[in-house]
Amino acid sequence: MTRRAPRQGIARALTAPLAPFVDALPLPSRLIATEHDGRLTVRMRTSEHRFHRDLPGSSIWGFEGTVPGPTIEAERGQPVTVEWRNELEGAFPVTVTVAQQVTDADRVPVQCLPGLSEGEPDRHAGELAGHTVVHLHGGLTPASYDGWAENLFAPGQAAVFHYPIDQRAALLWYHDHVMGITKFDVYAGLAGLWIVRDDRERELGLPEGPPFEVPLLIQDRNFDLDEQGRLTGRLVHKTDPEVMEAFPPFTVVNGKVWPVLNVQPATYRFRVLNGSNARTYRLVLLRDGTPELERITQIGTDHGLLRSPAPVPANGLVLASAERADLLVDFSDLAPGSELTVLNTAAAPFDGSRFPAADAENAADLEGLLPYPQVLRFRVVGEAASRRSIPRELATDYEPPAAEALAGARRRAIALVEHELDGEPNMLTMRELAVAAEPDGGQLVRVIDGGQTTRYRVVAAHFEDTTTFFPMLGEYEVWQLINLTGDTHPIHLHLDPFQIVARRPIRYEIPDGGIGERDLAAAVTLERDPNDELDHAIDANERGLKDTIRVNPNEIVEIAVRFTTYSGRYMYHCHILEHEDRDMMRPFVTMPSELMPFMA
Ligand SMILES: [Cu+2]
Repeated sequence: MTRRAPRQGIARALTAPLAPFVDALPLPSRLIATEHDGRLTVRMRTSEHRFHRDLPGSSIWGFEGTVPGPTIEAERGQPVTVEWRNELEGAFPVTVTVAQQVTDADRVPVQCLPGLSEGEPDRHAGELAGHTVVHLHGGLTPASYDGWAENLFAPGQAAVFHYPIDQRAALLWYHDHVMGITKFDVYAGLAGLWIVRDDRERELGLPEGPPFEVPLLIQDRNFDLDEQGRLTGRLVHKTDPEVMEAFPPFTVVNGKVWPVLNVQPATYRFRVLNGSNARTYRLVLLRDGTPELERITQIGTDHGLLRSPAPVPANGLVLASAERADLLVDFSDLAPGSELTVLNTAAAPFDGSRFPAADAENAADLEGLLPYPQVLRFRVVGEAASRRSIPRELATDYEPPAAEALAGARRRAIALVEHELDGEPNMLTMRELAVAAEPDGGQLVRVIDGGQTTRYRVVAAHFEDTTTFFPMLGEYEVWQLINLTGDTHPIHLHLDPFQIVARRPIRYEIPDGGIGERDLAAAVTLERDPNDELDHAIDANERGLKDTIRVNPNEIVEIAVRFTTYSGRYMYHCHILEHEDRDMMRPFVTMPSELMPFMA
């Protein structure tokens, strides 16, 4: 959803109704698979959770009744079986609403404010009965256990999923994935972390477990107000008539609003996940108002270690929904009492726009649905100083795909488009494209790259359309993601990881009526739009094994993916949950090559 044009005279900042940095950062409980012979039972339960010292308890749905759920830790090569037991009871614990207006009487965008902003509680959401299905995001998982979004489990039912864990060490996460309502079930609390460990990481001597390895699950949440205007703790998923994604005002880390973590003067390893529905964060670490990003070294991304350590980008660490970062942060030179604060400088909806780290303390932006940039504070305590040197070589088990390997690769093209509808929220859709036979009537997408023009027609536009992607196991493919919208979309592929091979600026024209229910007409030229201010660079920290990649406006991203192990029906989708639930999701079927001759 493209950002609205700036309004005149809008207030710039709000006074926070909750005190920041008063609650200790909670550490999720650990469920270590080897201590249970690889057999785990995890229950989904209705429970009460306190998001802040000064908030009443909130009703939530959580794995083991907690927010986040327990962190499952597994060893590479040692399979884990989880019995996911749906024991949810009672009504859906979140009030879902669309506010009447975009701004309130003081012209403050309602998404920056708690309460329903005169929106009616959504009756259908109120009637949700607790159907779930669990997906292990980043898992190299057989299709039957991947958590297909339509294979639901009702309260009282259970699923036994087998996870081979034949994959490199990485921070994964498990969360609900129900068709159409993932945005509500995850918001209600159904998410937890899953860490895979392996020998390579241990050779490097990286911190493992407390106190020096700390998971950080970052989310945003909003709460209801009572008749006196006091926060009730009741979770609210609020959108407005112009923005279909929820961008709640309160940043929650491991289940607490703006927590504080006491750290020793030492090197810490933070395993960071953006588990928000829609919000992208650009994280900046400050001391006394000055950025100290040089304290942070990124060693891993979605699917584990990078080949070599990467500095944080100059403006801060950008994480879109579902992206992960494995960070080493050096506090070893700091005196007790020192405080460092993590702020978010990314306005919402995120479109890749820059914001200088040096200005982070002024990042509050009501128009950008960012009333409170606060994320987390570190407070240095104790004397023991231990600094870890950071190995120069990290992963040795992968390389960028060679040009020869990609030269003959199957190429696929997907256009990301926003389909405007009268009287209801827009649909974000992914249009799968196929090269059009020469004289072809109907709407075409023309992609002009230098002197070469490729004509495509849309062969699939909605989730239920015919499957058109049948990747062969063991073969590289290049997928081209063409963003024809005004926002950044984090595109996620289930199953194997991929690598980004290109991020290229485009300019495009869509004729009036060019975006139809199924059809698409567009002229896309691989050159920079004169009004485009993004640099379309690939950051060093994106050159690892990824499963979620940001595709910015005016941009084509090319990824190289090779499915290796499991055949079956999987999905790829935007990881903005409000997009995924409103048609920005498509299936693909991985196939052994031997079966291809028998495909009709
Ligand atoms: Cu999206």
